[in-house]
This record gives sequence, C-alpha cells and structure tokens, in this order.
Amino acid sequence: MNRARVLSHLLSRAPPGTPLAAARTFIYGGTRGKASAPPPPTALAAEPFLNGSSSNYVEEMYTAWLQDPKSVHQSWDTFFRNASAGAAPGTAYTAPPSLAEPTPHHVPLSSIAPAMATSPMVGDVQISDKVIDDHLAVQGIIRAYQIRGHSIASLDPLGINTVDPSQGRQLVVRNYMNRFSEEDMERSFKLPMSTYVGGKEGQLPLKEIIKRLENAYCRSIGVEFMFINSLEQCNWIRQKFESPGVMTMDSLEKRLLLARLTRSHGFEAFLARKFSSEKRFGLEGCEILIPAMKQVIDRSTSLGVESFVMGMPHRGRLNVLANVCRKPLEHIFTQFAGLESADEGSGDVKYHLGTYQERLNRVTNKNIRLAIVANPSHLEACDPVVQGKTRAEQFYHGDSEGKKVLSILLHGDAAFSGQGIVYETFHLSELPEYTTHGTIHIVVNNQIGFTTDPRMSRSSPYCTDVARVVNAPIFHVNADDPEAVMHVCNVAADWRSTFHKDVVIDLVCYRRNGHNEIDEPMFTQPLMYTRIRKLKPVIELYADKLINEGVVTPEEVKEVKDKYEKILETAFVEAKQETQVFNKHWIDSPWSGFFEGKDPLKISPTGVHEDTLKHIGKKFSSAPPNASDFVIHRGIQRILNSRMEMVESRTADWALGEAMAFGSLLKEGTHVRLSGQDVERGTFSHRHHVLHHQKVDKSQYNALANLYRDQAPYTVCNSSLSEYAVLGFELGFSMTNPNALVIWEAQFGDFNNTAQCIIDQFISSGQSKWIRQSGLVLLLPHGMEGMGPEHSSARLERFLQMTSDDPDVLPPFSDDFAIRQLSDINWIVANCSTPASYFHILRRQIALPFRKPLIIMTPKSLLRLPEARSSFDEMIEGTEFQRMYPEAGPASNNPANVKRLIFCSGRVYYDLVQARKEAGLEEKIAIARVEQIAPFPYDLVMKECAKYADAELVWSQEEHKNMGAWSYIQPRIATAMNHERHISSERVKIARDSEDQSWYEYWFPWFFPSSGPPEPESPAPSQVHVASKPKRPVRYAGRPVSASTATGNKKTHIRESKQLLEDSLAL
Ligand SMILES: Cc1ncc(C[n+]2csc(CCOP(=O)(O)OP(=O)(O)O)c2C)c(N)n1
Ligand SMILES: [Mg+2]
Repeated sequence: MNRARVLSHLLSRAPPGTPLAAARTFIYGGTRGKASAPPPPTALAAEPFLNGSSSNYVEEMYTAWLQDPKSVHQSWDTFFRNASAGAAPGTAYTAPPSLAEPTPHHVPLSSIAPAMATSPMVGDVQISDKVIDDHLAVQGIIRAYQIRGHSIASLDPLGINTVDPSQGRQLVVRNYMNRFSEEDMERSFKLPMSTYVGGKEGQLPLKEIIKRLENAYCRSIGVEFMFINSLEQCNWIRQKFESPGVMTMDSLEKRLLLARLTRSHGFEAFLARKFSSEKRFGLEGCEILIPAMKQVIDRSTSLGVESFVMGMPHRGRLNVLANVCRKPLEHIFTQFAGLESADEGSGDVKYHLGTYQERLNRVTNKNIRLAIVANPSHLEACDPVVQGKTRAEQFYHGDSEGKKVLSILLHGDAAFSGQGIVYETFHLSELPEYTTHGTIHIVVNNQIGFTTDPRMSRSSPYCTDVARVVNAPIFHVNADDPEAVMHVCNVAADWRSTFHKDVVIDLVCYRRNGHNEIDEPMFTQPLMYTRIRKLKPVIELYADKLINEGVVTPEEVKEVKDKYEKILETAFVEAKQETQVFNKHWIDSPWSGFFEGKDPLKISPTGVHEDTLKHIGKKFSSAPPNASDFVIHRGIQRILNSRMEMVESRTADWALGEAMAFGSLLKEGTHVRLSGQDVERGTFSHRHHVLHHQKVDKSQYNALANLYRDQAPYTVCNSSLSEYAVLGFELGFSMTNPNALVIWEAQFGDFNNTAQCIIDQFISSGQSKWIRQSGLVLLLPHGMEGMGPEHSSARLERFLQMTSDDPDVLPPFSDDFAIRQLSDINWIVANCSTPASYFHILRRQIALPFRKPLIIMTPKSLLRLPEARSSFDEMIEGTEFQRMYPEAGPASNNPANVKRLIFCSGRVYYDLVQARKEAGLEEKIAIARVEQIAPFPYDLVMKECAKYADAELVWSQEEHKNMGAWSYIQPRIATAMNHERHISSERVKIARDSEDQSWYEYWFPWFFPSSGPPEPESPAPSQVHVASKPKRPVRYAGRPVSASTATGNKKTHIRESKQLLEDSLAL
C-alpha cells in the first residue's frame, strides 16, 4: 500500500476517539476529563486532516513507521499494519488510547491490537494504557511547542507583550501536562522523529525535554513554521532551532558582532550630535539591524551570492547606506548641508536615495555588489521594483536558480501589515517568470507606526502574518538579544539558499525617539516611552555581557568606539569642504557602457529590411515545426491562415505589426519581455503568442521565441492579477538592462490606476528624482467603444498632465528638434493609429541613445479594423515613426479650399474619416492624426496649420472634455499659433542670415523664393498673411465634461458618438 493510500485510508476511516482523533487532540488541544465528543459525520468528513500541520503529523508517523515500525507508538504501529493489510472501514482502529481521563467509553489496551495482548512488554517497559498515553502526551507536548511556542517567547525588549511565565506553559501545552506529576518530570521518554532536542540521545527525562523545547521556542526567538506543508522543510527548521548548541558563537564572532553594533550605534549618535534638528529617521532601538543585515550578507556570500538588491523604507536608511553598503560617509554628510546640486535632476530627500556599491566582503574575501533601490515616501512601494530588478539581474547573469543574486526587503511593522502591495509582491514570489527564488524579509518591528499602536493598526496577531500566504517561515526575535538575532539571520540565509523560498526575520524592537527626531512621542505613547527611557541601549547590554563573559575588556570596547568616532569625524570635516552635491552619486542602477560613445542626439533607424518582415511574418503565421504532433485549435489555425495572407499581401494588422517590432528587435539581440494579465493570448484574443497543444497539457509553442537560431530570448508571461506589483516589477526589470524592451500591458487601460503609485512616484518622476532612466513601455487599451465607465479610458489626461514640457514654451527649432524634445521630457505619451506607427515607436525605444518611459494608448476595435492595417512600405528600411500623420487625401491637394483642419488622435480618426466621406467633405476638411501626443510635435502641427492657413482649427476627441488630450493640446496649439505670429519677417530674416536657414526653408518654403518653387502640396500663403495673422484659436469638438469616464448606456454612447462627429464636421 502506498503512502497516499494509507493516508487516505486514515482520513476516510478515522472515527472519533481513535489515535487519529487523539492526534487531533494533540494538535488542537482537548478538554481533560472528557472524551472528545464525536463530531457529527459531516463534520468528520470535513475535517481537514490533509491540510496544514495535522497532516504533517500523520505523515510523520507514517514515514517513521515505514522506516522502523518500532519508532512509533504501538497504537500507530497497529493501525498502520491493519490499514496496510486493507482492514475494512472502521476496523483498523479498535481501541482508542485516549489522552483524556478514562471515561465510560474507555477502551482497554488489549483491544488496540491483538498483537499487544500477547506482547505487553516493549523493552523493559510494561505496556499499559498509561505508558502509551504518556508517550502520546509527550509527543503532543513537543508538537505544541513547535506550533505555539512562539506565542510565549520573550520577544519584546519593552516587556509590554510578554506573557506571564506562570501561565505561559499552559498556553502552549494546554492540557497535555496535566497528567504528569512532579515525579513524572524525571521519567525518561522516547523522543519521536519529529524533534531534534535530544541531539544524539534517543530519550530524555520529561523535565529536560521541556527545558530544551523552551530554550528552542520560547526564549528570544519565536519560530512560526508549522503551517508549512512540506515535511522536509519543517524538519529542516526544527533541526536548526532544536539541536543542542545551535546558538553557540565563538569569541571572534562575538567580537565582530560587538564591533558592528558599535558602528550602528555610533553612527546614529554622531548624526544626533552633529545634526540635532534634522530628520533622519534614526535606527535607535533597532541598532541590531546593521549586524543582522551584515550577517545575512556574509552568510549568503559564503553560500555563493554575489549581488544583493535591497529595498527599504526610511527607518535606519542612512545607517544602512553607511554601514552595510559602505557608501562614502562624506556623501552622506553632504546631504545634510543643504548644498546646491551640481548635476541634472531635482533630487530627493536623503532618506529616499538609492545607491550602488561594489566592494570586498571581508568576512568571506569575495567581491560583492550591493544596491539599495531608491524609493519614494510611499511605504513598501519599492518591494516589487526590487523584485523586478533582482529577477532581471538573475536573468541576464544566467542565474536561473537565484544562487548569485539575492533580494533583501526591509519593512516597518505597520507598513508590512498595512500595505496591500506587500501581499501582492509575495504572490509574485513563486511565479515562474517573476520569482527571485526567495527573498529575505527583515521587519524593523518597533511596535509602532508613527503614532499608532499595533492594536489600532492591524487585525492579525503578528505584523508578519501576511507572509504565511506563501508558507514563508517567520522568525520573530528579540532585538535586544544580538546573538539570537545572528542565529536567525544565519538560518534565514541557509533557508533561502536551500529551498529558494521567502523567509521573514521579525526584529522585535522599539523606537527610542519619536517617529522622527523632531517628534515628541510622549504625546501619544506616554507609558511606552516612560519605559523606553529606562532602557539601556543594546550596545551597552551586549558590551556588558561580553565583558562579563571575558570575551572583551572595557578598554577594548572603548577603543572600538573611539576608532569609529574618529572615522566619522574625519569624514565630517571632509564633507564640510564640499560646495556641491552630486545626484549621480546616488544612482542605484548604473548602466556601465551604455551611454559611452553614443551620439546623444541620434536615433538609429527603425525601418527594417523587407526580408526580415517577411521572415518574421511567416514564422508568426505558421504552426509549430512539428505541426503534425502539435494539435492546435481550429480557430487559431484560421487566425494563422489570415496572418499568412496578410504577409503575402505585404500588410500587417496590429498583432503582426507588434510581432514584427518584437521579432526584429529579437533578431538584433534585444531581449523583449511582455508581461501583464493575459498577455500571452491578449485580452482581445488578437495576439496569440503562445499556442497550446489541444491534447497535451502544458505543451506550448511560442513562435517569436523561435524565429532565428541566434536571436535574443523572448519572454511573454501572463502575470498575477495585480497592477501595482506587476508594473513595479517590470519597472525594476527595465532598470537593470537598457538593452531590453520591457513592456507591461494593462488588461484594460483603466486598471492602471491601481498602480498609480508606481506611475506617479517612479515612472513619471524617476529620472528627475534619482537620475534613473527606464525605457519601460506601458500598453494601455483605450477607446470609447460603448463598454461602460471602466473599460473605456486609460486616463490619457493624467499621463499628459504629468509630462514635464512647458505648454507655454516652444522649444527652439533645429534639425534635431524631435530627439531633443524626447531627451528633455520625462516620458513619451502616444496614441498610435496604425500598426506601422506602433511598430516604429516600439523599435524607437531601443533606437534612442537614452531611455524614456513610453505610454501608449492601444486600440481595441482597431485591432481588427481593415482600414487600420499598414503596408510593409511603411515599415521597411528608410521609413520611421511618424509623430503626426498629416492629411494625405484630396484636401491636401488644394489647401486653400480647406475650411477646417481637424487634429485628432487614435481611433476616432477612422470614425471622422468615414463620416467625412459620407458627408462629401473630403475636399473641405483636412484631418491630421497626432500619433505622439507628448512631446508635442510642434513642428509638424505648425507645418500643417501653415499649409491650411485659412482653415478653422478643431481638436476632435471621443473622450469627455475634461479628459483625453484636450487640456494638453489646447495650450500647445495656442503656443504654436502665437509662435506662428512671431515667425514674422524679422525672425525669418534672422533665420535667413543664420545657420538654421535650411530648417526654416524646409518648413516655411514660401518665405524663401530663392529656394525654388514651393512643394506642390503646400502652396505658399503670402508672407504678409502668415506674419500678420492673428492667433488662430482651436475649437473643441467632442463629448461634454463628465464625472464618469463613459456612459454605461449603449444608446447614450451612440448618441454621444454621433454628436461628436457632427460637431467636428458640421461646416
Ligand atoms: C503609503 C504611505 N502611507 C503613509 C505614509 C506616512 N508614514 C510615514 S512613516 C509611517 C509609519 C510607518 O510605520 P512603520 O511601518 O511601523 O515604520 P516605522 O516608522 O515605525 O519604522 C507613516 C504612516 C507613508 N510614508 N506611506
Ligand atoms: Mg514601526
């Protein structure tokens, strides 16, 4: 009988009052003196034995029994024998060795198993009900400590939450101890395989067993791990905490720990002295954080890790920079001096800055890289960013198991339990394309969040409970016991290295000062702070301990302290000489070699050879090479066929255009990563990058990953249903390697607002605050197509509102106008209306000599609209991204006849064109499409306006007036038109006489009769006309203002759409 069968037998047949029920009593406790009341059959059926800790117990018994039937209690032996022999339901158990007092239902020992009636001796011990029950009780006690020992551990240095020791044991073991007398405490008990407290001993006196369990689980360390389903992992942890002598440190280690604590303490004390009125969010009360992090790093380095990517909040950040990363102290001190910045960027406050350092780890003598990711004030927001950056480092280093790159996340107690992004980030931890193979989390649990007590800020017992969702072990530790902290750090590093799963270290500490150094904590936590004031700093406690142990002398303690003081003082004096600060000193993700040797104003070509387009198109339209074995869905086959037809007719729809952009980049060696909800197929079922075998589970084919033998890897991955975490993750990924196209796609553009913090705090402002560039692309399905308020708008207006170009300033014109604009702005916002446009703008991300985030409003109905296809002619070599498509129809042939020039963007163009045609206005109305909205293509818009000099200007949009691009467009067209006035004869004269004449000649040929006849499609208006023309206002045509993004009523939607077309076109 295999394990599964025995276990299922166990579960299906265990009646109440049997050993299994007894096991349940062990696990969940019971009431002494009463046999557990038999649960109703339905309750019994619903008993979740196979879940969580109880199933572990049963399984342990069974595993032990398989190895050695004598190693388990006789009752288990009997049961397993009977169960294995196929005993009928209800017959495997005949006698319950109840833990409870004998009751009228008590079953005699002899009835447990026939064998026992004839062999009542095991070794020297007479088998009796009492012996069995006592052993079972001891097992229950052991298990109770493993499960609940943490709840009475002495974790709180303040002693506020410490359980009364007299009640503590009772809380853990419940009624299991009641059966034992004082004499019983001296009796020896055989130790089960589920404990390691015995070391090499197989049995111990009960007193000793309990002492050792309390040492392991109830002193300065509280271990939460019994919810983990893996027996191997549970045993691993038990061994790490129960084995005798595990916490022993030698004197060298103790001295190192003291020295590190001295630095941690000394740093804060120094800053407090020198900058007493400055906010620094000091670490006082949790100085152990520094030695803890260093221990994790030392240990992990010795286990092979070479790079550490870290994220942390404000608390103790400067100390971590100084003492963990070894950031030059002068750089830190100058941040206090209020100096002007010498380089680009608006900078950030000192406790948000990131850093990157490479240095020698002296303990292991290995070189390591340390990065702390810059973060905004928004607590925990950097968590997914760190994970994405870590994942990218692992990916590009070929570190597929996470052996070389490790992420460490620091948290505050209130933020860890309060911020949902923590949960969302945990859920990335095991996903194939998002895992970082285990993160070490360290919580600075000072038992307060600003002025709020834990009882008011969370509903869970521990601030760390969120980590249980991924079965991460949680090590709570009293931060005033430095050696215990070092032990859990070692175990955490070993755990991560062994199992590659997340783990949490909960440093239970206190906050010696207010939230910051200027806050008065007595206003709100008077009793807590009265107690804190009486506490000795941990450095003193530990120094005293080591002096008492004879490990160090008081003189040595002072010497170490003075030496560090001197280092600080010297750096302080040096920092005083500085007259400027450099933002570049704080870059967290340097791109070595990326900018060097590049022309900062040159875009590489984005058009590609027709053969490449054809090759990619054909591959993308073909079934897997082993098509006969790989059964694809008939609907997919139809899609592939129609793709192939398009390729043969040299056209591309949206999906093909995208595939050609990706494929050509892959061919050129650029890694492409597309991540988001359901991106593999595409929300609108248009993409189909992953084909699924219809008969074989998990058998898939990805054409773009198989285009060329030597291509770059292509990653396309459906993400968890989180926008905040996944967008943050992809941003982090994009920070690592500029030579990758990293794309996040929203299911619908609307949902980007649940990732608003990443958009506002990182993507929009990251370069300005932290001079960190990112070429991340956001694909946001957008368009008013009658799908209601939540599937219509990607909130284009918000992205445009956050662009950093001044609406009132026309950038100076020059030949490199377009790229200068790109270089100067914080991000690019586009609403592409053709596959070719989309193709080029994606490729341009990599062709740029710098990196900028790109926000694209992507279509829904246009994905399949035949009019919205592009010819290969628009993508081949020599073509490029069109920031604006000018009118190219009949109206453009006779501009003087055109009464209205409509500017628009995105899908509304196709509606306008259709309606114009139906109204017979193709000669009277010109329509230009703005593809790149920000930075605004002033030059092209001005050219178009100048061409239709007599036309009324209209901006037509389908979004409501207080949304969409209108608010962005209006002032910019005004600026352009005002400038048009300025291009007066005087300006033209300057242009004529200067070097930029050719440029003006190109745009305004009518000013330059000597340059030849004007282009046929742009007949020259009179010079006087342009120069003296008053400002041309632009009129709005579209939906009126609204509180909601779109109506939910189909009829209203149609009426509004019709109205906007009429408003746009009525002459
Ligand atoms: C998302 C977010 N909300 C609110 C704040 C304001 N704030 C800054 S620190 C803090 C308390 C944080 O408490 P905890 O996480 O326990 O860290 P501690 O300051 O105690 O180290 C708060 C509410 C913030 N920075 N971010
Ligand atoms: Mg706190």
